[in-house]
Amino acid sequence: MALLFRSSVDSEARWKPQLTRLMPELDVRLWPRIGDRADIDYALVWRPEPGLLASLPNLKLILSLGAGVDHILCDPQLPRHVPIVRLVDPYLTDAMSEFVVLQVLRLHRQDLDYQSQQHAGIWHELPQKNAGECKVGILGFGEIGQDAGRKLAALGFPVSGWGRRERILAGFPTYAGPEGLFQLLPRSEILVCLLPLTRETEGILCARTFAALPRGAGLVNAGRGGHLVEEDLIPALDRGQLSAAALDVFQQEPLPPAHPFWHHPRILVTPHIAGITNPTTAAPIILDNIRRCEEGRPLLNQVDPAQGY
Ligand code: NDP
Ligand code: OXD
Repeated sequence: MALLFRSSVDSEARWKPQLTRLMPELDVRLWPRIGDRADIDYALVWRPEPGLLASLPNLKLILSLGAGVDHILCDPQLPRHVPIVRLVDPYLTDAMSEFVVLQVLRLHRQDLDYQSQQHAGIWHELPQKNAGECKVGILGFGEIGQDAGRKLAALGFPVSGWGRRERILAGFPTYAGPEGLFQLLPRSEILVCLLPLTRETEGILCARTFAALPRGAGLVNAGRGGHLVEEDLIPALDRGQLSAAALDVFQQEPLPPAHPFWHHPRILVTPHIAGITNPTTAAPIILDNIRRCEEGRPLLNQVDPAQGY
């Protein structure tokens, strides 16, 4: 049983020992030295080269190294008959929620203003609100969105969520579909994007969306760079429609050195680290799906390519 490991960001040295410790019979082949392509049963990937998966004639299952699968579905030669599973790992979910809580608190507690006051040696008290007075709207109320929502709610933030389908969740007002979006936005003093990148969600963080938020709202984007229409952000910040943005993901990664986001005083930039996949916790989850596939049992977290997530 052979598995191709291909990641454009992660090192094989972190993964191979974890995988083979738990499944010694697994023959892990590291791109590009993969031997006979006909041997490969499984592909564990992050942003594989277009056409790579199509070149594996006996591929049984594609496993994403992350929660998102846009990096797989964007391959125009993707073999459509091969099932795809994404990673749902409580460790990754916790990491994402930590990031969201951190950024929401930074925006809520005016961290950028106090940082610039410190740099200028200014001792000045700004008006303060409690969490209970700051409504948070979460776009993408799935595994990660709901966990982040629960943790923000525990701090006192009134949290609402938005998804594709209507759902009832105790303790959280939820909204769905395009109409629901424009009901949620005016109720979001901080808007958090935890959506998958699909045809429907691409460009969702745009001037029209910002205009529907309360004036001075904060933005956190930890979904994908493609959610944000980048040229709409700085005008919204400069006009005061948005007060600040914390961005972990970008249209182009790494963010080019000359990009205006690096030095804008109201933008916080992190290098796509909100949730980094941890081989120790993820390997057993990945191998569980391989075992399920071998035994003909239902896969966990299978993606619907037609929906894009
Ligand atoms: P889930 O599939 O569990 O949740 C996705 C949510 O998005 C669901 O609530 C879904 O709605 C909603 N959604 C999808 N399409 C639409 C749409 N067209 N309109 C409205 N809502 C929509 O995914 P996860 O929570 O596990 O992950 C979310 C994303 O987070 C990933 O796809 C990835 O892009 C990003 N991520 C980023 C990381 C980082 O380091 N920055 C790390 C990990 C993930 P419904 O509930 O109705 O299905
Ligand atoms: C993911 C990511 O999707 O790290 O897991 O972006």
